[in-house]
Amino acid sequence: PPVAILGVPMDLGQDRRGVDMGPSAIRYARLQPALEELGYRVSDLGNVEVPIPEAASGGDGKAWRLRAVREVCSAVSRRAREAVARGALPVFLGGDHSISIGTVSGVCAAGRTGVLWVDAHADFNTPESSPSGNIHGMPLAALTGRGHPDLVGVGGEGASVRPEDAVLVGLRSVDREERDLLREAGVRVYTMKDIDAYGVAAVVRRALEHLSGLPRLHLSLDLDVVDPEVAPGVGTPVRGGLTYREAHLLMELVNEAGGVSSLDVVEVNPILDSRNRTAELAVELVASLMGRQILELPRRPL
Ligand code: DIR
Ligand code: MN
Ligand code: MN
Ligand code: MN
Repeated sequence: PPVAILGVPMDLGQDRRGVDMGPSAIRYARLQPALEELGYRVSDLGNVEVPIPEAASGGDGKAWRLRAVREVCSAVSRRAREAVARGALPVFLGGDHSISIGTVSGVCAAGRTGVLWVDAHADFNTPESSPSGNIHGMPLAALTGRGHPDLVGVGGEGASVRPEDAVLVGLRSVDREERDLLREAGVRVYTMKDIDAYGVAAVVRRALEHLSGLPRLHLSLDLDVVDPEVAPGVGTPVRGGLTYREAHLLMELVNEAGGVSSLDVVEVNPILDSRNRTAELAVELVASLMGRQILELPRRPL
């Protein structure tokens, strides 16, 4: 399919400045040429407008800047729905992870969607469980119907994703009450401990097997899943993440299993980065996901 790039320079879902420059940094790292080299037709749809934090309103200590996040996510959801209706494979560039409330709810309009959430964090807080009030810690909960109704309702009617259609990979930082919510919801979780014990290949195969009956697959890639020594340009780094090769292997195995129908690349923060290496890593990982091979010539996509 043709690829459509959409930037969402959102920094309202957390409180580190700079993640709004993620789309620029990833474009500067040559995302579009990397995809074209693999044989894709690529159109860059530009950015969705996001208010600056100084102008963003709504919310309280439980969910900061709620109204502004909701408005941006509604616009993103519409754009996502349009893109998949045209038959495109959308690649969404964040921005913090709150954008996925919009991206995922939008692509789900095209059919039941398995969600592979690759992240150091569970992003399964509600305003009540969240210790930070940062909405980027809430998107997976909202998408599965938990949390503030303004966030849950972004895509239209209630939850977009069934909890049993979501798999978390790379987890190593969960808040106390978030843990209980996650367990009750029945989302499948593969932590870093599972990856250490069984290897990333076994974990990814299991995860994909679980989602294999579904017509669509969305991968939500939070760059903080990668170890901060390899990916320092993220707002909430946690030690003990994926190595460079583990991250690539994950992507290569998803490609081998048939690839994705939509993708988020989020939480790249160029202000915290060192010479754009996290954005460059993001582009490399997208290329692996989309078919770049070490030996073979690129498998030409349909
Ligand atoms: C934390 C951090 N669990 C929170 N979440 C992050 O604020 O809810 N998600 N960083 O990516
Ligand atoms: Mn996240
Ligand atoms: Mn994270
Ligand atoms: Mn919805």
